[in-house]
Amino acid sequence: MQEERMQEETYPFVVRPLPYEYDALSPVLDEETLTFHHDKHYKTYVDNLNSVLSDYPELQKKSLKQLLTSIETLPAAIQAPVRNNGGGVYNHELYFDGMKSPVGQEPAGSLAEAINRDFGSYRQWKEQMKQAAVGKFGSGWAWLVTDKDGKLSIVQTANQDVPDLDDYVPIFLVDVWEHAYYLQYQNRRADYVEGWFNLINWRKAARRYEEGFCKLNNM
Ligand code: MN3
Repeated sequence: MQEERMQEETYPFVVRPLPYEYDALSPVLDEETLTFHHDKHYKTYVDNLNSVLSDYPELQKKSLKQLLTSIETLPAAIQAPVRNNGGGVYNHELYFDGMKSPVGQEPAGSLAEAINRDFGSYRQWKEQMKQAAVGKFGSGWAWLVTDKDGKLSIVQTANQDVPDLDDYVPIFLVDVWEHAYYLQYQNRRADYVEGWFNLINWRKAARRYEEGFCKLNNM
């Protein structure tokens, strides 16, 4: 489930299987936590988005990204449901796709260079990313995104909101809704976030960074 594919997909949206086994992220995320998150929470967003769009044939040809970047042009009655459920689909697919089993991988290539350039060092970047994730009040997400100059930023969004997808390409994101970690970590969000750093799929992240730069520059 590459971002490209997600963006081309149209109604009816399908539940994408995880790109790994349900126990692959253990011990950082155990099988029960991941199963509930994927099979219940994420699936509900997919089902709800399809249900919202079922009465609007003219919107069924729009990709997820097209829907999310044109919310204010949609019929008023479905703006909030598309924003919440469409965002829920987009965010969870990127989140699940951006992780891998917690075994040695580190930032490499041009993404590693960009992290050093824009944040000073990996350690400093990690501190800021952690602060954004742990410090997000209530439910939401912390993201690493690139702009068209290849400059990286850390962004927080509330609920299931997405960053401005016309100007930024997401590299990866971390879910800080309680449903992402509560079964295993209860209220210890900081422990979950610390573990999540070991799940980052840096190989995919590097590819997203390079592809994102090209996409934003129409290359
Ligand atoms: Mn979630």
